[in-house]
Amino acid sequence: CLGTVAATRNPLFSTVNDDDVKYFIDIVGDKNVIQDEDRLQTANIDWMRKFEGSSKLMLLPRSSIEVSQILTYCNSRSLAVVPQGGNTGLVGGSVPVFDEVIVNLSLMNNIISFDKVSGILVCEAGCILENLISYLDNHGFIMPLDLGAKGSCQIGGNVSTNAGGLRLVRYGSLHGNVLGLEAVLANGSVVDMLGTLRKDNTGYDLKHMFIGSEGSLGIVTKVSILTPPKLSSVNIAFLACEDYFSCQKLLLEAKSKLGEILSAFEFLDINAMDVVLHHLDGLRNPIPTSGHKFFILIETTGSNELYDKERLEAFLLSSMEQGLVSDGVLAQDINQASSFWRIREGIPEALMKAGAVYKYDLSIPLERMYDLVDEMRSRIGNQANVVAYGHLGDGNLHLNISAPQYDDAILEQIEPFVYEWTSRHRGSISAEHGLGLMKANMIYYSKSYETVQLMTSIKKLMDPKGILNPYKVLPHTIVPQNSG
Ligand code: FAD
Ligand code: 2HG
Ligand code: ZN
Repeated sequence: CLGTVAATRNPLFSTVNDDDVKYFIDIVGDKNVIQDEDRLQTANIDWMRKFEGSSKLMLLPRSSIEVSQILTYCNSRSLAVVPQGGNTGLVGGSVPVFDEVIVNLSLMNNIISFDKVSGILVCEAGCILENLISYLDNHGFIMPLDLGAKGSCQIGGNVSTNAGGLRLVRYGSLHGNVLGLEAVLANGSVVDMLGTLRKDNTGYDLKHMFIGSEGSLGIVTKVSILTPPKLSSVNIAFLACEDYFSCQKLLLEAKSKLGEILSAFEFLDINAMDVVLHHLDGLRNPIPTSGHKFFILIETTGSNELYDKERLEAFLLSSMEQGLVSDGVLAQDINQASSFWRIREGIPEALMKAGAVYKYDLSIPLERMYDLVDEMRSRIGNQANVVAYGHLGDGNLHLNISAPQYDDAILEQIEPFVYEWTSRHRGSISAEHGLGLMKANMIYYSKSYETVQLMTSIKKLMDPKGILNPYKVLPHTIVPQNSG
């Protein structure tokens, strides 16, 4: 395992024995109790191949009742559990640390209902995001979130990580779009919060506890989500800027000039562009003139083709006149549009092909964001390639440091510097990927001692034995007051 986070197995947890396996077979059936080594190996290792557990058992429940029976039993036997969706998480949260039982939701993939009038979709947690996107497309609607892992990630995983993605700038976060959910608690009780109302102020809105809690408070089994109608006119521009200041000003211009039709504002620097062009086949830089250091992908989505295009063109013209944009191209057809998106969405995949990668997912005040990248470059020198991209429209930087192989000397240059810098600038050490195992012990860089205490009390209340996704999210050691 290449994960850099040391945790000790909780000695209070039991180890799976033959009687447990027999019991699970009674619940989910023989073929949904996975002990096959190849399948277990895939489920034990994360997408980055950086975190690896040694679970001997994966369960594939088919209903909330089965999830409830599994958790009731695991709780009584003190068997630790890791909830797993598409296993595309980037912080080591979706795989076991030791021998936790993997509960994978992939068989719970039914769409329960879709109301065309309200646009409310109700589905099981194991539905793959891309399948939901296609289903809604057939009904003239879209999902309010989209991300590069859509082909594998599940809506339950998205909700549990509060995934942000490429369209948050337009549709907002899942805390706004998820109207309700059903979750199974550690003791097996099924909590029905599957509301389908826009407004419901009857006391505490507990669904929010499960959005972004990374499987540490319960297993999400059903989700109700508000989906916007599909609009007919989508335009995509790929632009080059000479410096980071121009990118930042361009965002302000885009927000004020494109207003409600702006649906994505993504950013990559030349290092990110080079990695993609070098490692992914069939792509070329949409802006052939050389020497550009920054690139911005802008998407507009509206309902009036002529008006939207005119508005985008006027925005581009004025941005060029102001010197914010040095060159740019508007996608002429759907193929060109998808090749622009492929460049942006393909960066994580290209970085995986480039070798070892240290990933940091940061929220940073816009005006200081690229200072961190520059400072990191001067610390790292030529030991590694510092790559910057992200959801600029949301103030979210993906700082990736790519090296031929993992190397402690490089890591020492990065951490704790990156966390200290982010904390000093009142940013967040996890904008959208969560804390998982990777950053559980780093929580104090972004949360106060009192907040972590309250989180710990909530965890104790909801999962007294701590069987749900142990070693993740919450710190392994509580730091005394004033020292964090
Ligand atoms: P998993 O990886 O299986 O699990 C993630 C976490 O959620 C784990 O802690 C797990 O225990 C928990 N979990 C999963 N399912 C459940 C459930 N039903 N109930 C309770 N807990 C559960 N993230 C972004 O925010 N924005 C992006 O743009 C983005 N792009 C990505 C692009 C790529 C190529 C990749 C590989 C990842 C990307 N991610 C992005 C990371 C993101 O967290 C995941 O892709 C996605 O949200 C996780 O869904 P999943 O089903 O794969 O969950
Ligand atoms: C993205 O926006 C994802 O592409 C992944 O959130 C970011 O790999 C990363 O650092
Ligand atoms: Zn992202």
